[in-house]
Amino acid sequence: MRTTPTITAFERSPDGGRGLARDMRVRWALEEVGQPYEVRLVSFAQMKQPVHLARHPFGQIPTYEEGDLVLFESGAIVFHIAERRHGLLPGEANPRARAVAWMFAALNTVEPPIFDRDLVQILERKEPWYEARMRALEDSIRTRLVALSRHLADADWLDGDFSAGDLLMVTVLRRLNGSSLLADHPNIAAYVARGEARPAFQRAFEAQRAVFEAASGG
Ligand code: GTB
Repeated sequence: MRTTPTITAFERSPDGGRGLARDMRVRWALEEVGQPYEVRLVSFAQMKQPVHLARHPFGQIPTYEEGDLVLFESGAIVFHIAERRHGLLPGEANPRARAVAWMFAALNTVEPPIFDRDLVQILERKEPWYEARMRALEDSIRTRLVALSRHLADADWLDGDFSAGDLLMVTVLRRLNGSSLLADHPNIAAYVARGEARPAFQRAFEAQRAVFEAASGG
């Protein structure tokens, strides 16, 4: 019998309930495979305490605990879920390997400039290099989106059926919602909307939003 996994998430997410923190992708993966889960909410201070550092060497969220297993890194957690339950990776070896390649592409090739752009907007706005750095990051993002748009063309998903590769890619690209970077590629914007419309995404989104509402006294 399997134990119910426990994940960690922000006690009070700085994203205002928009589901941009990385627990969202883990929640979504668990919802896609129909796996109930529990959530341990942690404050920024708790994340740096020994109890949490034993779960996550860098003192971050999300983490994942299931029986004797303690995992960190959202990509590794989503991969673990996808490997052990049906619904997020194809059964056949080659399509499965390609879906894993898209997981890495989302996290290694597409996410870095998108994440850095948000970080620079928050932390470096007053710095003399701000404009140049933003231009460089947005150029990198555009380069990635042009290639992604070409690959996606008019397909629904990156490679056949919806997979963990799409799940991660959509969570990465959602950070661009409302920007012209995304609007310039209607097929990618529609792809993100398609991911967000999935019932599993909606359940995950509402669950993390409820945490934010409760923390805000709503
Ligand atoms: N590579 C790791 C993974 O994929 O799991 C990165 C984990 C990570 O960055 N965790 C962040 C964290 O714990 C939360 S998700 N930060 C606290 C710390 O480092 O002390 C990043 C995040 C934070 C906030 C927003 N936001 O407000 O919009 C979005 C994303």
